[in-house]
Amino acid sequence: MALLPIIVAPDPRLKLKCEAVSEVTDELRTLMDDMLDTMYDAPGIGLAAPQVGVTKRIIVVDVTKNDNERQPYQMINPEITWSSEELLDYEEGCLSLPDQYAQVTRPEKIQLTYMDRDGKTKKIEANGILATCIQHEMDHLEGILFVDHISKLRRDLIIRKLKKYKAQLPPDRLDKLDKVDA
Ligand code: GNR
Ligand code: NI
Repeated sequence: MALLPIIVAPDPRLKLKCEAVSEVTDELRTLMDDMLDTMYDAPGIGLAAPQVGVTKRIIVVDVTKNDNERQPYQMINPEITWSSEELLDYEEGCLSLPDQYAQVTRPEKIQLTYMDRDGKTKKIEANGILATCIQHEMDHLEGILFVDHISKLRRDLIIRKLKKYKAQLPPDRLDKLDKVDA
């Protein structure tokens, strides 16, 4: 069990396009386990590798509310193969944009493929909050944040608040964020 520091926006490392994983190694399995620990601790319902400074196409998701009935997903190289015409509005937050929220509209249902921790290809369909969360995480792999889906006015307001928030963080906390292995 290890908790990883989560990068807070604005940060150039959250804007990078992540690279596909060619082989699942023990190191990556440990990373994915640490990402789930970090996500549950936060707490959050998803986490993407670039948020912990790793520029690889890896996400973890668990949208269940009850700790006893966890349904964690660890996805490598996720790809959306189909999205519904029907859309869903959801009030989104992001662990890299602490205390900031905005309504984002996305396809309500998606089909996707990904590689699991054993290197096996999986195909699933997701809807509702699970579909929203997976799309939010996959955006991170392209360097896209939920604020990139809202008006410039709202985005600039949120970024301004985050700059203030970061400016008042204790120096040791910022040091840790600067040193995460990107
Ligand atoms: O914890 C999170 N909650 C959330 C709520 C609505 C839509 C997306 C999310 S994902 C977010 C965790 C996070 O930042 N993942 O990248
Ligand atoms: Ni996020």
